[in-house]
Formats: sequence, C-alpha cells, structure tokens
Amino acid sequence: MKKIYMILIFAGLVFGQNSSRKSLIKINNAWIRPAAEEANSALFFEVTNNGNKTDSLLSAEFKFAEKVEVHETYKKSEDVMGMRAVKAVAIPVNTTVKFKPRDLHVMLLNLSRDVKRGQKYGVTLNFKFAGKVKVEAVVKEMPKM
Ligand SMILES: [Cu+2]
Repeated sequence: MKKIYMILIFAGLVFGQNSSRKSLIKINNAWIRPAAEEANSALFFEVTNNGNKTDSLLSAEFKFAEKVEVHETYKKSEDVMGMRAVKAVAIPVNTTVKFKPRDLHVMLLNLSRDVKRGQKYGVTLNFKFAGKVKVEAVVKEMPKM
C-alpha cells in the first residue's frame, strides 16, 4: 500500500512539472511595421492565455533593435495621443489581448538594419510564468484606418 502512495506522489510530481513547464501562451498574427535603419518600428500580435492563471508580458527581444520596450497608447489631451513604456501587460485566463496600432505594442527602437516588407524575423516575448516564447513576425504595412 505504501508503495502505491509513493508511486502516486512521484507521478504527481512529474506530471505537475510537465504541465507547469508547458507554455499555455499562444501568439498569433505577429507582424512588424516596415522601417529604415536607425528609425523605430513596432511589433504587433495577439496573445492568448490558455492556462489557469494570469500571465504577464514583461519584455521582448529583437536582435536588430538597440532597445525594445512594451508600450501602451494613452490619451495625452483631448486630441493628442501619446505612448509610454509599461512594466507589464496582464494576460488574463481565457483572454486574447491584442497588440495593435494605436494601442498596446512592442516598440523596436533604433533599428540596426532596414526592416522591409515581406521579411520574417524571430522575436522573443518574455512572460512572467510562460518564460521565453519565440515567434516569427512578418514585416507588413500598417492596415489602413
Ligand atoms: Cu511605442
């Protein structure tokens, strides 16, 4: 009887580890706005949390940007929009958060090369619990308003 308990506990530990390591964060439609060397660009995507606890996007990495920041757009005054860096963006359970133009985005500052339409780049998103999530982003034009 004792043996069976031990096996169950062991199985629980292994299973628990596996499920906590598995990323339940899904990224869709990642894209980058075209921009020239030394200019800034931005990365957009949709992130869905299929896990059972709120996760947070903390930062991102892009090899060809000097600096990468997570930004939000806000109303500076009646008809002026501004943007600013945020420490984290919460991704609640069973929710898709859209990073899109004039809203949340990942700012790619001071590009070290031209980022041209049709090119594809690997980017890494760093989540509090899911850890590093790598995605491929395609370069395409901003959608028309
Ligand atoms: Cu920005």
